[in-house]
Amino acid sequence: MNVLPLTTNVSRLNGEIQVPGDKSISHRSIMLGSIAEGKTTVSNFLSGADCLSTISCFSKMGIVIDREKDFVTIHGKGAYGLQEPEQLLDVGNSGTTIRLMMGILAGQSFYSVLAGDESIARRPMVRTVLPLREMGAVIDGRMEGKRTPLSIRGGQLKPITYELPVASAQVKSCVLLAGLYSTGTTTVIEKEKTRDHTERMLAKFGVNVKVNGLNVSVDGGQKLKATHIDVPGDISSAAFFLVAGAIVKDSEVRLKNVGMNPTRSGIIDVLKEMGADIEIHPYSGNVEEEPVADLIIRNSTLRGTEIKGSLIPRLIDEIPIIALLATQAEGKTIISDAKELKVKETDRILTVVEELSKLGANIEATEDGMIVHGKTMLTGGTVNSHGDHRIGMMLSIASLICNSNVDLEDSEAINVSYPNFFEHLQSLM
Ligand code: SPQ
Repeated sequence: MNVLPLTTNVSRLNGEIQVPGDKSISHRSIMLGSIAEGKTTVSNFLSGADCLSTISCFSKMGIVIDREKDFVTIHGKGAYGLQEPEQLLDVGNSGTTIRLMMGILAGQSFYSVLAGDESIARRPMVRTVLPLREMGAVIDGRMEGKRTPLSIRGGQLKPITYELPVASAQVKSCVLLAGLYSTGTTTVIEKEKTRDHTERMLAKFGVNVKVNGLNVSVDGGQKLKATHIDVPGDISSAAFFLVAGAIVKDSEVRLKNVGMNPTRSGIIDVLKEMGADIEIHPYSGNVEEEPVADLIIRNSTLRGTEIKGSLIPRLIDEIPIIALLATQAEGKTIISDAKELKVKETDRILTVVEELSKLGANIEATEDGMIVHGKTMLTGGTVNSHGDHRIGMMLSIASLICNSNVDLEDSEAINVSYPNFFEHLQSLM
């Protein structure tokens, strides 16, 4: 296992970063581009390991996808143009790839087998298997289809109205994509509003998507028309540098072109609530489908807060870095209603508490979240990403304020969503 000595005791951070393209949007651009008719182009595509897994899966189904750095051209073949893959579809570490792709595969009459790495093998798949079976797809897998590997034979599907048992954009998106292959109107009813990139992007491809509060519907049989997607910077990647700017003394960090979709921007609300010095400069005009802004953050005094309820899906992937932020805030920060953290790349309640505790944080796990008691001086030690990109990046930001050596085990996990993370971090020092 590779062990990376991290930079500690940093005096200040200063500079400007263009964070890489949004992971959720990059995945969707490949999937929708593949089932659209004609040539879709994508700029600012995230060339992280997860999105490359999505490209590889669709290539195995006969879609020609050319990539020149972060510019991608997808030669879409229409809703029924995918070919039966000769090999297993390997999704690597990516939950989004497997769960959204299942929705598309459920509508194909061919046979396919999906699997990923050890983390994917532990993550629950029954949440997408159940609605797709209800629509008529034949799906089997380990533990009666609860875990990978999964096999799918799809075909013409029945429309359903599906009430989501958990707040999950992946399940919502899977059912909506399958709905395109159904014989009527498919409706998803959400518990809490989750990221709506699929809805926005389907509309960009010319699909009529009806959104009415927490209900989202699509009619089957609609054709997708090729388009151009300009991917905004990923707010989940920006979050690491927002927190770095907030907690490293005397810092000023400027982040360009950050996606500010309201279903993703909960971290901004939390930073403001905790007293962070943050400026938001929205772009006017050019990105009509996904709002974008430039952000500036400076170091300031922070106070604890409470994070729960409908705010949770708006910042679910930012909770590891928010936990670090909370260690530097005066008073208690309570995070609840976040059980979903247990089924991410790792159990992020456990891994956040375990790893931050090694650095001297005063943090405790609860049934559905965590409690952080601030403010604590962080020390040093050997920490581990557990193969989870967001844990690896959070620990790398934590080390900046540690007063003795920090070594990060399994740092390469970061390539999943932010291959040039350390280069960007270095540029601010
Ligand atoms: O793709 P994956 O592995 O599930 O990635 C994560 C992440 O931290 O990058 C979750 F671990 O993001 C998910 C996110 O948590 C991406 C996503 C999407 O693009 O639709 C939705 C969220 O997951 P869910 O399960 O709440 O739908």
